[in-house]
Amino acid sequence: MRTQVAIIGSGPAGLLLGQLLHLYGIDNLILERKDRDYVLARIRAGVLEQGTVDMLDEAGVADRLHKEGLVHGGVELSFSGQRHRIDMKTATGGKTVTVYGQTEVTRDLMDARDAEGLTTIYDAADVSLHDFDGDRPRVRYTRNGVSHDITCDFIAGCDGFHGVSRQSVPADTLATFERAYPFGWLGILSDTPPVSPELIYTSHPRGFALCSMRSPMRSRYYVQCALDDRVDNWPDAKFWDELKRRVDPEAADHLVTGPSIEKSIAPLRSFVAEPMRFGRLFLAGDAAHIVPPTGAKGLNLAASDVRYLSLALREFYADGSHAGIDDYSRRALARVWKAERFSWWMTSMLHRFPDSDGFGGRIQLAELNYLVGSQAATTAMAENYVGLPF
Ligand code: FAS
Ligand code: PHB
Repeated sequence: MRTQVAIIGSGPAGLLLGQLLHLYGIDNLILERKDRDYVLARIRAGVLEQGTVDMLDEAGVADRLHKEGLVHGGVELSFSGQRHRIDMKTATGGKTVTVYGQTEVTRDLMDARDAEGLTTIYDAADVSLHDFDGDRPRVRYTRNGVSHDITCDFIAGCDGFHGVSRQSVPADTLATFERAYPFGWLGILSDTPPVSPELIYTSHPRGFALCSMRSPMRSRYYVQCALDDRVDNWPDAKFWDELKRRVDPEAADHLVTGPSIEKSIAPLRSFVAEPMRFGRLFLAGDAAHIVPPTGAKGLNLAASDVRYLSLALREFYADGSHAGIDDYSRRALARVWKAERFSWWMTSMLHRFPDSDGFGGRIQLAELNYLVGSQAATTAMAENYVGLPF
């Protein structure tokens, strides 16, 4: 089998790249190790930057997003029992974010790919990458016990943190940078009305909490939990009680509880692999970097990688220029590290660190009070949250 670009992974990065390449007339196929339903069942991100929305518009998959997505001009910070609204729209001259679940983004992209008759090979096992240091890279996989070879011009490793692509790169050509956090997030999805029209990030001595949503009748909540905690330690009643103890009194009074339809624990990590290009192999999205979800950057960084990579490949096929593909890693990493910084800063400010002494707690409180009391600090947070320019 032959294609121009072989994409590994059918998450948001792989699907968005495939859609844009198709629009640019570049032949591509996606290899996905799971099946479609498994990919769609993963509940993850919820907040889209304007730049990501614009890319989904360009990809022609934003109709439902514009119908069902919730446009937010602000976000609230809650600490010391009080809520403070960060007016991002005013601070950034009109920029907003859109609340629309990653699951829906993935579904829209999958539906568009099917409608265009583009190839996604699900249940692709034992994917391996070959000869990407030359100009005739190959990808091998097995399906139903039969081995298949794909020859291509380029390989896009969009297979997430645990994927095969980054692991196929010789270890001595890769530099990695990591910060593991001593806590995780326990997340719950419930068909209940959100406690507030905008997101509420809460810092509390018992730990961080986040009140988010997916629609006017579907809420997404998180509480910080111990790294070794387990979902079955958290019956719904215990989760709701803990959330009520952490959020401000007004939110606690208005919280509508109900049965969880999904409950999971995610570890928090900052991670970057450099560079993001190895000959004819390009890494994009979680395959190259991970951010703690506190800054709502993970999915949005995948989108910006895809923007740079899709434009670089369009340039290559349109006029044979290598400029874009040669500059991809530098350009993508410049934006990745700014998002890593912001996500680390939000995580450090809002979570309770088990080994923190009194000084650390006071510094966090000072950071929060300065943030809500200074227009300059508010603007700095707002411009990062809505998304820095590409
Ligand atoms: P993904 O991991 O989404 O997709 C990679 C795909 O590659 C998967 O479908 C996988 O099955 C496939 N794959 C893996 N190995 C393969 C192989 N060897 N062969 C073929 N296919 C292979 N971000 C936020 O902004 N907010 C959040 O709240 C948030 N919560 C998260 C919770 C969890 C548990 C996780 C893991 C991530 C969360 N993220 C969040 C980040 C998340 O949204 C990612 O940034 C986003 O999924 C990145 O998309 P991709 O790069 O496409 O990677
Ligand atoms: C979510 O709705 O899942 C969500 C929102 C904002 C975050 C993280 C997760 O920072």
